Formats: sequence, structure tokens, C-alpha cells
Amino acid sequence: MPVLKLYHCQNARSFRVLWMLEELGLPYELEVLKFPPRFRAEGYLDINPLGTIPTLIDGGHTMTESAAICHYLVTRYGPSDLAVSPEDPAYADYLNFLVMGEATLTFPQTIYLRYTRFEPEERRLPQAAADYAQWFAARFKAAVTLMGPHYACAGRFTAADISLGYAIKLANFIGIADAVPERAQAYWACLRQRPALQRAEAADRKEAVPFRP
Ligand SMILES: N[C@@H](CCC(=O)N[C@@H](CS)C(=O)NCC(=O)O)C(=O)O
Repeated sequence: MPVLKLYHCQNARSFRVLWMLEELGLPYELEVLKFPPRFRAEGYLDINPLGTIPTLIDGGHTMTESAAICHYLVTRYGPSDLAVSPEDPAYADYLNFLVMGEATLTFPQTIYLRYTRFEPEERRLPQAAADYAQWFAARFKAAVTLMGPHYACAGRFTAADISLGYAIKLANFIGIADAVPERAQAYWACLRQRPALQRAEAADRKEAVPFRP
């Protein structure tokens, strides 16, 4: 098996992949970059033309979508209970929550971040930021009504929980914890007990190192 290589920035979506690698106990190489690597890591665009984080290299394969990478790892290097198979009645919910964590619950947070922090002062848009924080809150309020009592679906921990869990982690990190429903914060508190998540958090805190292509 080729060594899996993950390009990561602290608190970025690559955390999902780090967490999954730790859950699966797979050996991996971690390259921690300064954010945003598009500007701060010379040569990174040659590896990932989108310039985004994560990038996972698995032999000749390059992947850049955090939710897809989680599903890839668990199915490619499984079998593992962390995936839900197409024969399982929870398969539809599993895929739905896996994608929802990124497309519905993380994307609006990036609009919020952009217009509160990343843009220069004169381009910041407090109204757009507030609207997207509200949008995130409304979507999450509805999403929790679809989730199972302890986990998103299937009655067990799966890659979908990693996808959703990161959306909560990010909201707490960027200061919009109030937009996360109470029930989802309780769910996140339970997920945080997982040793693999704690190992991923320890790896996440590693100091950013200079980029070596
Ligand atoms: N849908 C992608 C989004 C990747 C993404 O936008 N990552 C952010 C970090 S969390 C990034 O690289 N932003 C910096 C940039 O766009 O230059 C995923 O789930 O991995």
C-alpha cells in the first residue's frame, strides 16, 4: 500500500480526513501548511490546482474533496463499519448526511468567514456575513430533526458523523457556536470523546511547517 499523504492546515476541512485516517488506523504522512496554501505554500498549485485544503495523495490518485475522501478511505481500505453499504437501509441517509456536512453546513460558514475575516477591511460585508450565519443556523435546525438520537444515521458512528462533526467544530472555532442547535452541540460533545478524534486534534495542533513540494 502506498503511503497516504495529507496536506493539511489547522482547523481546515482536512481535519475530516485526519480524523478518518485516525479512526481507520491507517499510516499516513502529514504535511501541515500555512493558510491559505494557495498564496503561502510555493508549489502547492502544482499538487492541487484548486489551491484548496485538503489534498490527499494515494499513489497516483489525488483527491481534494473532504467528504469524498472520507468515503474513499473507508471503502477503499475497509471493510469498516464507518461506511454504510448500498444494501443497508440507511445508505441513502448516510450519503445525504455525508454530503450535507460539507455542502449545506460548511459552505455557508466560508461565506461568513470571508466577509468577516479574510477580505480586507474595506471589502467586508457584515450583512452578508450575518445572513449566512443565519442561513447556517436555519439549515442546521432543520437537519437535526432528520438525525438519529446518537449518530446521524444507521444507529452507529460513520463517515457522515465526521462530515457533520467538522461543521460543528468549525462553527465553534469561528465564533458562531450559537448558530448550532443545542442538540447538535450535545452530539459534538459525545463525538469528542472518541480517541481517534482526540489524536486528530493533537495532530491538528502541530505547528505549521515550511512547505516542501
Ligand atoms: N469542498 C471542499 C472545500 C475545500 C476548501 O475550500 N478548503 C478551504 C479550507 S477549509 C480552503 O482551502 N480555502 C482556501 C482557499 O480557497 O484558497 C472540501 O470539502 O474539501
